[in-house]
Amino acid sequence: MRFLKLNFSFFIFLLLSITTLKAEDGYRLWLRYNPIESSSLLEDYRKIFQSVDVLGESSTMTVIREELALGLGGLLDQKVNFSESTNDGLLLIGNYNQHQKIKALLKDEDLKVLGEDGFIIRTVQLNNQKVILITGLQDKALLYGTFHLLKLLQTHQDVSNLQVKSIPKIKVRMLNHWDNLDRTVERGYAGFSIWNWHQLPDYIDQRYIDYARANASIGINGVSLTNVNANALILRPDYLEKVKALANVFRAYGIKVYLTARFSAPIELGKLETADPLNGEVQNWWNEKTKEIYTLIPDFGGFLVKANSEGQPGPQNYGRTHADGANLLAEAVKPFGGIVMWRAFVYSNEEPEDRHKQANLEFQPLDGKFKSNVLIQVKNGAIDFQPREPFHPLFGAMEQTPLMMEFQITQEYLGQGTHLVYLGGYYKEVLNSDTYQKGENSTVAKVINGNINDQEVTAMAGVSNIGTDRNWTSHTFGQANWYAFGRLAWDDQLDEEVIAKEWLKMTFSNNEEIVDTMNKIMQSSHEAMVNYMTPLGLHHIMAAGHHFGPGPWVDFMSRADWNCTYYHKADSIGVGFNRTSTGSDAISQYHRQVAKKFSTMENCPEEYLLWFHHVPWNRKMESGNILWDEICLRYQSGVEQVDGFLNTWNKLEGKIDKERFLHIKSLLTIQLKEAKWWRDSCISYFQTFSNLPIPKGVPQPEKDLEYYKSLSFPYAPGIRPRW
Ligand code: GCW
Repeated sequence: MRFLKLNFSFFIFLLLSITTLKAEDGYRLWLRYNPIESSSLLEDYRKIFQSVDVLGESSTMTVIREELALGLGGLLDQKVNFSESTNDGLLLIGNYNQHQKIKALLKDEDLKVLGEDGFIIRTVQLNNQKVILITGLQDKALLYGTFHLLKLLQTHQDVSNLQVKSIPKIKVRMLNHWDNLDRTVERGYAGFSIWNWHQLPDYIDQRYIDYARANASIGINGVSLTNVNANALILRPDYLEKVKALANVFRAYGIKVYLTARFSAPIELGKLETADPLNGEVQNWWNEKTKEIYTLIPDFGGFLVKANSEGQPGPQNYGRTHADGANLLAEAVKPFGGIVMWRAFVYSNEEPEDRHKQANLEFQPLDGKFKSNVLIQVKNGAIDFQPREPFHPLFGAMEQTPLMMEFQITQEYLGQGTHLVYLGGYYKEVLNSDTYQKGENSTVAKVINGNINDQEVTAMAGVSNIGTDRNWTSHTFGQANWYAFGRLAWDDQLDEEVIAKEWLKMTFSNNEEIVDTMNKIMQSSHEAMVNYMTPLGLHHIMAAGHHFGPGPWVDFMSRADWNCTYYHKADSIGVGFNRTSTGSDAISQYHRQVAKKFSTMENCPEEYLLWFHHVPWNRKMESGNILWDEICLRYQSGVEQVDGFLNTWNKLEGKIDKERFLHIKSLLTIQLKEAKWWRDSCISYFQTFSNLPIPKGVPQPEKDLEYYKSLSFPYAPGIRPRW
């Protein structure tokens, strides 16, 4: 018996060590909740959280208790004492509207501006005891507050006297999945779709729950489940049952489900002859379909639509406008409080106009014609999620229509699943750009958060980088971009470095040296990538189709604006797209203050120079170098930066867990190899135009141009499937 007992405990020990070893595979994201290592801090925290009183019953309150059991229990390395009595909670959580005990602790004014999601965390006196109170007006706000408190502990903050009030600046903070029903993910680099449509609705994967926890922890409250290149099947009754099952999981976490609506669904599913938005039968079909959805999912968020873009059907097929199309769906969801997010990512091959201008040309004249529950979803820039883009001119051009942001979290053009590129700073760069819509300081952030034009709904979307990979995002640092997106959707004023450090502390360690080392890499990673891919405003010079790797020579695609030569326009004189009044005049779509800055080579910030100007190879740059030399040197500095990242990373050996250390080291090694590939192939290619020697300090390309052109990647992940 004794032997058995011993063996049993040994077995448990073994199991535990295996699970702890395995535990650092990245699955737990930033919600690791490992025990606090500093014993004095642990003691302090244990004293403060002797007991926890969570008031009220609802699915969200249950989730709060579960998260505290996991989080507080893990961090304090002890079982959480959920007090039975309502008097002895040292952490007290409850809805302000529902509990007299909480009402008595605060004034109504304190709660006034909180809205649905805002929360208060405050140290108060209750029965002569210091108590930490978390409250808000809805249960989901308490969940946000709970995650906030757990974050304070995870990042070792002093919690002895808390005065926190946090209110999101944006109402709808959502992820857009580009997930197909066959589980491939368009522009996804982390495996397959996490939605197992075949096993839904019966099988609920633990991943759905952990996904919801992660999202709720950063304030994400909406999920569009399916690709914008939409499949009408998702609206079929059996698929709607599957959607309902997911919605049922997400509800307790404050997350609403949205679907992409294929504009031709009335034909494909409803067997109608047309999808004309002004046709009565079509309107009726959408109204009935929407009713059906709301019967299954009463809190359904609404529709996201890509129409008349890249082959997707839309109202223009029937001679109608985007407003006609959007309003058709807006009418259908309106009685249920739903919204329509209509994408502005439109361009057409038949249209000879610079692609940069097409969204403004189609949408600006429709300003004021959309129903109030329509938002126009605008990508951060006018071309397409490039390593760096100036902000989209539409942000400054629509005064009567709510605009929402679409960022890309998945790194389609930014090194995909293998490059370490932290996007917090890039998102901020766009949000802080001044549109001058209503005079100086009309930043993009203020346009989308409703500060500039009064609007009811505000929203921000991020195209998800999540897949079935054990660590969710392929590159562990891809998690940081998911995290940063959520944090900035909550508060666009947050500093990218603060966000990065929060994430690092929770994901890796609170050790200052480790955090500083990794943070330095993160903060310069975006600029490094711009340098080794598209310096000085070059853009869309990626290989065709999969967009993996360089392809500035691509000139064979069926559509002019799918060719790289369309974007860089290199010739014997220079390189770059002239978008001034002597060229496509795209600059005139910006407010004149902005246009003034971009329109001359002298005033244009160098990071956008080749975006807006065709610049002679021998033009003197700020550094004193001629353009050609500067391009080469930028490519080289990008490579050197990545080399530096790898060296710095190597210093972390033995300081963090081996599994993630090696994983990231290998990926940085690939990144270095690919940065050199970018440098060598782009320099070789552009040299055929500049006819100038490669400057000192930049090595000769390893292979000849023909070699780089010959590379092909037929099975690169994330390629756009046929739809
Ligand atoms: O960037 C392009 C992508 C397409 C994508 C499209 C869009 C979903 O290459 O794969 O399709 O943008 O945003 O609609």
